[in-house]
Amino acid sequence: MTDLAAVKRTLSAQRVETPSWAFGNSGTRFKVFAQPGVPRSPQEKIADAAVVHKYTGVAPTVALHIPWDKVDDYASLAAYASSLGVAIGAMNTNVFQDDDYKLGSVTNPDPAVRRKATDHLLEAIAIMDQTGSRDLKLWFSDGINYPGQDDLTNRQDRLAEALRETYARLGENQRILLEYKLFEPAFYATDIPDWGTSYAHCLELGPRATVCIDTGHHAPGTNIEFIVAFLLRQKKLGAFDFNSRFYADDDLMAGAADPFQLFRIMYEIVRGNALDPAYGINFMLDQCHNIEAKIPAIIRSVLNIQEATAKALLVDRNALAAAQNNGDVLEANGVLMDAYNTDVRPLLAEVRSDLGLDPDPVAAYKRSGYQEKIVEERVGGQQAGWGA
Ligand code: LRH
Ligand code: MN
Repeated sequence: MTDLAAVKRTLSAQRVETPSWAFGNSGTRFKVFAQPGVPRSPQEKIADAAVVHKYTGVAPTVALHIPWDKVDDYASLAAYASSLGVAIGAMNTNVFQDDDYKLGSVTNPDPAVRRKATDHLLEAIAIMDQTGSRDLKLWFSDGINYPGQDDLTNRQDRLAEALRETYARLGENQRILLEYKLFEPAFYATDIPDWGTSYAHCLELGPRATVCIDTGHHAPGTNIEFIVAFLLRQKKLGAFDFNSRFYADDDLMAGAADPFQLFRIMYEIVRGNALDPAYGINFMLDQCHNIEAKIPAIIRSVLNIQEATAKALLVDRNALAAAQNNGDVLEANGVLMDAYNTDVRPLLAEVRSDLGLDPDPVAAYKRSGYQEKIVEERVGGQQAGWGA
């Protein structure tokens, strides 16, 4: 019999990290639709992240992206975040928007460009020293568009060299999250295209290099929960960039396109006893709200992760193990589906009430008037965006 009290304790201790850039304007190559009330500064992004935490109770950290969140004094930015009840989480580097990086950043044939890119990675660690962040999240858009454009092996050697120098600079409580992506912006070969490539580089680097799984970065049909199970077993899973997609890197709300996949992923996390913040996996969102209001979309995304997690925690593990060991295919699948088909919203409403929160965060946010307030106040100035 599932211990519901234990399930509720686990859910109230769950942690999801929000991405500062999801509060800013974003779009596609066709159009970026600006929205009223969008932040104009890292401080306003952090204020919006604090509102997500206020209504969900489980999002106390916000990831930054450099230079999109560049400030003069990162220690006071961290103090500002703390004054709002949140903390600065992962530090994201950006070696994908500078003209010099057209043919690559740390893999570029030009050593001067590689030096520039590596210096940016080291700069991000210096910022982490000021914000108290643990995670350096590295994603490289590096790749080539045509066969023969560059040497695949030389590019791996250059990448490994930059990663080694970056790893050596890490402080004792800091680590690397190495993100992979199948394609885009490169359309023939990406230098870190899949989990295996990231995993191999992390093994080469050492214990404080782990893999970051962005759920939108796989070929259609990829069994992501298998990757989760495998990396957990290897103790090399460091983080998620949760979002969802119907086709490519759509960056839609987590769980919106495929809630069943999110459930299967969270089941492997629960099965691996890896949900507890002490285990060290950073459950982050990485999304773009191109047409929908951003703060309620992020609140909804946190709720989707909570619902997938609650269902995963309700799996009758003993019955599942018995059916699996008896080779009872239908029974085993049935046990998992029973949990998935359970409406966990009442349970989560109780968890929120126990935390002193409104059981319906989206409705509570709408009633708060915060959206109207920021639309009224945030007039003028430069709205935040990707600046691509
Ligand atoms: C790349 C990516 C990466 C971030 C960016 C905002 O597609 O997933 O994690 O740097 O989105
Ligand atoms: Mn990502």
